[in-house]
Amino acid sequence: LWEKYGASEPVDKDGFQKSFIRHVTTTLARSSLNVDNFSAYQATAHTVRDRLIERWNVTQQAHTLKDPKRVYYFSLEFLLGRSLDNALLNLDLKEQFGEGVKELGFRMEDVLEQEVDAALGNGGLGRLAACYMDSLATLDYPAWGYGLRYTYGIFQQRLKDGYQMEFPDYWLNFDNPWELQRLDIAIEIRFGGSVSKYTDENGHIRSRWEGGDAVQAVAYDVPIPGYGTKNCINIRLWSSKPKRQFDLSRFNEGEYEQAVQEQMKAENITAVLYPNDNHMVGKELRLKQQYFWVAASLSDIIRRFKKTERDWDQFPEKVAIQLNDTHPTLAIVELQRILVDEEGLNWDDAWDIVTRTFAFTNHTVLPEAMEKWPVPMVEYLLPRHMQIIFDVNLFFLQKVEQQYPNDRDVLARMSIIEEATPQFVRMAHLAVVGSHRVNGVAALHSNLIKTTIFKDFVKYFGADKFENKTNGITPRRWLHQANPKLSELITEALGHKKWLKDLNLLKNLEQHVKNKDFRRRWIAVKHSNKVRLAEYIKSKTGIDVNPNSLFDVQVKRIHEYKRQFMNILGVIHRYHELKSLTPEERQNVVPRVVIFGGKAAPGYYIAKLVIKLINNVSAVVNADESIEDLLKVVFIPDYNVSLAEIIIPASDISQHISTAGTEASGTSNMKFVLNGGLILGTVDGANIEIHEEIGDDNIFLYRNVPIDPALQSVITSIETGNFGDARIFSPLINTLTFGKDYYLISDDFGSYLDAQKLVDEAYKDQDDWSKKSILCTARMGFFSSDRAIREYAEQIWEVKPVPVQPE
Ligand code: 26Q
Repeated sequence: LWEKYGASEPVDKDGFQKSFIRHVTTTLARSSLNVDNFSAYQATAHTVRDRLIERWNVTQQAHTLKDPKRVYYFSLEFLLGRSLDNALLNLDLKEQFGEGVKELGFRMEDVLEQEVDAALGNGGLGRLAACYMDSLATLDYPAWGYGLRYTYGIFQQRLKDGYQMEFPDYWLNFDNPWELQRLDIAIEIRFGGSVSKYTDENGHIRSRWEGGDAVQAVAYDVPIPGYGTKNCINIRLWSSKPKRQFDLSRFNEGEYEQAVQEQMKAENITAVLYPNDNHMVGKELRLKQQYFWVAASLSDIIRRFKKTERDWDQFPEKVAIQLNDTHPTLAIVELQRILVDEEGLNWDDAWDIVTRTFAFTNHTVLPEAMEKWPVPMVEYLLPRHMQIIFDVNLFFLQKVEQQYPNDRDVLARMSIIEEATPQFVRMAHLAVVGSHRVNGVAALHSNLIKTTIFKDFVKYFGADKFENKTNGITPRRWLHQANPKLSELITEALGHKKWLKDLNLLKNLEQHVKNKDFRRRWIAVKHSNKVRLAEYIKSKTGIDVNPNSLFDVQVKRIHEYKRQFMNILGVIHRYHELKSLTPEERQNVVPRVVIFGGKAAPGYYIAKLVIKLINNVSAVVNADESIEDLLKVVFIPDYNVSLAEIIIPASDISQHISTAGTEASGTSNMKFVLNGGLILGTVDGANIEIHEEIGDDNIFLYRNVPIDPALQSVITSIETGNFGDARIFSPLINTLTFGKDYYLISDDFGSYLDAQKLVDEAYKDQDDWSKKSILCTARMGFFSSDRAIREYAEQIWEVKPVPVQPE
């Protein structure tokens, strides 16, 4: 019967329509007269979901049979964005299903627009995890992601009077076709309680963690299809629920209501994503999230491992766990606890298994982003884990002391415990000590961590433990999906689609640079993407922008180190200059549209003030008829993955102007260049490697030079009240003048303006610009996340592809 009825449905146009109608009728319970765009989206999504589930089943079955070493990517953030278009493209169903949708009376663009973003991440780190899942699936790796299923994703941003307002992102309001609920997979997670000692049958003293409160972790699986393969991997997201059974004594004591209230708190754990990017908040609930997540994930992994009845010492040969930043560091402690307390291994054997299992990626050197937790808080929530951390530290420092006798300073510097009042646990130190590999995310960053925050550890463990894995992005979403016209032009020029799986093949575009017609078509694609963005800007902000202008874009989280402030100061300077030009001089000006987008953490006062300044400048400049189309300033609200897919392909120049040494990598820089946009940037993060790949002529990098007088007149202008009430901006201005100017805006302003002049000059020669643009795209092969994932797989995880056999 399974053979007779279990075959998958056909994926042609007719098969699609049949399934669409069945889903409208049964899944949505609607009639043919009652199908709006949203219902059409749901029916289409469910049709695709069915196909995904088939692949998911086949893949997981193949992996179970083969039992290869698997890799588990632990990330508190997966910033997936929308799934429908991506799944249609990766499954190569877009054409057939597109026709099917059209015949049913809908436009595919409208249908795709209905989907809400899965925004379970803040920015770079979360989107990197999503790109890596796409590459893991595409390259046939037996991989799973583990994360949390937040009820509320990153907040929605709206503007009121130029200020950021936050609104909850209740993304599960309607059904989510991209997840499979697994009510059968529910794991109890304990908090609090106490530790008791006992003597086991061999006379060894052991510890037992008892009491406390327990909640349940319920699994939700999100299938991730690879491109051009049957492989479909899984992201397992945990949701917190009350235990099914609760404290009966409470009932007996007549405290029913209170008992129910207690249980309801369980749901708080996975209620909300913390909206801080590159900033540590020491909230107890955040620590609970971290433990809840790693404990559930490890229990799941161990259950899978135990089915094969292997010895524990083979665990690292079957399991590789990658820690996406320090957020999952407690997994190291939890595995040690399970091995020692529950499985009865001795400490050293257990620790050897632990360190061979984990590897750790660092994403920042900013001091305010370094995770550290107060010892009393850890002790109260996780008493046994705190003991284990102290023991790990003790044994570690004993070995350090053997290597450096009588050096108390080195012990204090390297200790996992910061000796303050109260004491703190330094998660980065714990992650380094508990992993066999540590990596940074771009060449400069990886060198920087070796010479700064982990300097002592490099000396102690040896340099081989520390590696670089330059970040990458998936060309499927960030070119093929976001920029279909450019993708088509590239495919036509190269004569194949293989570049989507082997991005180095883009090199062959270089030979088309000399083809005038190709250059013309290349520019025409960029232009049509700019028209698309101009329409979006008009519809959301009411601002008219001319697509013939130079589109200058800075979209990313708002943070002082990223220096959106410097950008807007530069815009004010440009505005002043424009106003002083004679009519003849104006003829020579390149019209510019300066586009900003990005969210500020809700508690980040200065970042929010930057948004307000941008909006005030925008209001003044756009209303000034005397400068016509020569300058427009736009802040696009609610920047997210779906918006990035519209903005990035429309950019002529984008800004990546972090203070040197602060942006670990940046990944949007790669997306812009891949789409034929040039970049204006500092010598920082992955900008350096992008420069190496694409060459001097195709990037505008600038270096620090001493303070510039132009900056003073811009500041004076704000202080005079030219951009609204000057008083509200004084805290922002103070960061430059009274403070330490920590992010060096004053030092860099002059050279920044010089670089902007070069951009204007270069843009005047449109034909030459088109050559630069083509070369940018052609030389971006290295920055595919496929390359990055292969490096991780071969050099850190030692996992091999497991191709799923075609049916
Ligand atoms: C930590 C503790 C408590 C609450 C929040 C956090 C937290 C949350 C998110 C700390 C950091 C983040 C996010 C960091 C991040 O996105 N880093 C970026 O990672 C990218 C991918 O490697 C890099 O390209 C960027 O340069 C880096 O800023």
